[in-house]
Amino acid sequence: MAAIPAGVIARLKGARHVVVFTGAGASAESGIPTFRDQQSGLWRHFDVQSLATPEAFDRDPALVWGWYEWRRVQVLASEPNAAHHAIAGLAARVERPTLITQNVDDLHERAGSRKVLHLHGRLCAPYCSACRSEYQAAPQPLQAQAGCRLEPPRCDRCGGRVRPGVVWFGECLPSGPWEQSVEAACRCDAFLCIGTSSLVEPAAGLTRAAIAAGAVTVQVNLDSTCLDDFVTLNLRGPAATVLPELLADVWPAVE
Ligand code: BV8
Ligand code: ZN
Repeated sequence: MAAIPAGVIARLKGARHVVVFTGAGASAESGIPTFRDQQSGLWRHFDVQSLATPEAFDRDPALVWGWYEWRRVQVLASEPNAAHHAIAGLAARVERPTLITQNVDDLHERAGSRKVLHLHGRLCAPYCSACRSEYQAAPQPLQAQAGCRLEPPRCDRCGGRVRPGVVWFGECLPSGPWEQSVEAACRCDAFLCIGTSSLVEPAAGLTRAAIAAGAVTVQVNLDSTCLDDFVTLNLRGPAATVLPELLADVWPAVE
């Protein structure tokens, strides 16, 4: 990792409220595909309009449910990586950490992070598309494959179709997590933006809000993004290597 300027280290160390904001790149080294990467991104191989919109589910529920089951099975077979563990470890070392994720996996929780603000929902929390009640029957892991069609289960209460527990394009973000995230971004002293292309709104606006609020902002990414010129520091490299080093440098573990 490139040397971090002493001034940035000092500002990070002095921060009372630290926000960590993660995207698909944080889970990439756990084997979960990102969305927009040239080679392996999901949207390079699948059509977003046919899979990640409410209209797609209305049109072809089995196609959409099968695709999300395939992704859920991928997550079940994966493990948190060093980036997830480093973030979870931060809770014991900084005063007020807030963890916000766009990821629909549960790898932050499995690494030990307790409170995670999920802006785009969770693959493991399907609910009824008619009455919105949670789908209680724990779905069993199965051998779903890319492109397989699976009929979604029916709601125990009203018989409506159960849908994946994610936020699709054109849908509003869950109000509680979103409001808490905006509040945290606007009030934090340090904001770490990890493995996101910052192309999806309104989530990407959180980093801009932190910049506008005068927080020290650090972006960890393999590649350049539209925010490179605006953040305080860009650390180029894989999150599972760069983030543990950064956090250990700034907030060493208490023996
Ligand atoms: C909404 C869940 C109100 C489902 C997802 C303003 C301007 C333009 C458009 C809009 C706008 N406001 C709203 C929109 C429309 C739209 C939008 O943003 N469109 C964009 C893309 C043009 N937004 C919405 O529709 C949102 N809702 O606005 O509601 C509303 C309602 C009705 C009518 C009007 C308004 C809802 C958006 C939620 C969409 N749901 N997914 C699912 O998972 O299938 S989005 C999807 O993108 C994922 O959830 C993901 O979390 C999110 C963000 O992507 P990233 O995490 O950044 O992933 P990406 O692949 O892009 O980037 C990975 C990065 O990691 C790369 O930079 C790469 O270099 C880096 N990387 C890779 N490996 C590593 C790494 N970095 C470090 N280490 C590594 N190892
Ligand atoms: Zn129902």
